[in-house]
Amino acid sequence: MERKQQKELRKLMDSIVGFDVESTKEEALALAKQGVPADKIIERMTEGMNEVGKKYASGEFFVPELIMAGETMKEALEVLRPYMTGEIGGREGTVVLATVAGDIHDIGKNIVATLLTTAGFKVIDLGVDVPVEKIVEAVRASHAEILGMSALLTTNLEQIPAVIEALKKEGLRNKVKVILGGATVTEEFAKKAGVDAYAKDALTGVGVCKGWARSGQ
Ligand code: B1M
Repeated sequence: MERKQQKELRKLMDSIVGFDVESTKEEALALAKQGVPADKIIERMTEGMNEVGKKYASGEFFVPELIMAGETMKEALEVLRPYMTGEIGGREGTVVLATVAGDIHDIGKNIVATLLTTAGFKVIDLGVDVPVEKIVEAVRASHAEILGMSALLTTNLEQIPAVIEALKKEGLRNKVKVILGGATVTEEFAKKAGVDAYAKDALTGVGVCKGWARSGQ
C-alpha cells in the first residue's frame, strides 16, 4: 500500500475518534475508489472505535460520545457497502446471527452479516438483545448449519453458555456449529463457554464459516 494511502487510513481513524461524519464518509469513499479493499478500511475504522472505547474507559469520553462514534461508523459503512463485494457464489448454507440478550451493540454483527451474505450465505439476522429462547427457536426453525453470536459486554457473557445449554437440551447442539465474536470476548472464554470457534474480526469469522461449509461440517 502506498504511503499516501497509509496516511489517509490514519486520518480516517482520527475522523472516527472525532465523530466527524462527513470527513469519515468522504475519506472512506475516497480510499475505496482508489482500490483499497473495504476490509482494510473497516479494520482501520474499528481501530478508531477501539480508541473511542479506551477514552470511554478512562473517563475522557461518556455515553454520548459512544453514540456519536457509533453513528459515524454506521454512516461510513453505508458508503462502503457497494465495495463490500465478496465472491458471491452458490449458497453456502444458513447462518443465524444475534447479539445476545442485554446487549445492543450491533455494528460488528452488521459487518459480519454483510460479509457473510456476499460470501454466499443466507443470513437470518435476529438483531440485538436477543433472548436465549429466541436464538434456539430460530436455529430449530431455520435448520441453520451455523449460529453466530456477538457479545460486547462482560456483564452479559453468561448468555453464551446459556445458549449452548439450551441447544443441548433441545437436541440441537450437534446439528449446529457455533461461532462467537465481539470486542470483549476472548478465545479462552469462547472455549470455556463451549462454542466451536472464536472470531477476532469479521473476516476471520467468514473464513471459519466458509471452512465449515466446504468441509460439510
Ligand atoms: Co458500548 N461498550 N456500551 N456502546 N461500546 C463497549 C463495548 C466498551 C468495551 C467500551 C469501554 O468501556 N471500553 C464497554 C464494555 C465494557 C465491558 O463490558 N468489558 C461498553 C459499555 C460499558 C457500554 C454501556 C454499558 C455504556 C453505558 O450505558 N454506561 C452501554 C451498554 C448498552 C447495552 O448494550 N445494553 C453501551 C452503549 C453503546 C452505544 C449504544 C452508545 C454504542 C453502540 C452503537 C451500536 O452498536 N449501534 C457503543 C459503542 C460504539 C461502543 C464501542 C466504543 C465500539 C463498539 C463497536 O462498534 N466496535 C465499544 C468499545 C470497543 O469495542 N472497544 C464499546 C466496532 C465493531 C466493528 O467491532 O463489535 O468488536 P466489534 O465487531 C468486530 C469483531 O468483534 C467481530 O467482527 C467485527 C468486525 O471486525 N465480531 C464477530 C463481532 N461479532 C461477531 C460475530 C461473529 C463473527 C465475528 O459471528 C460469525
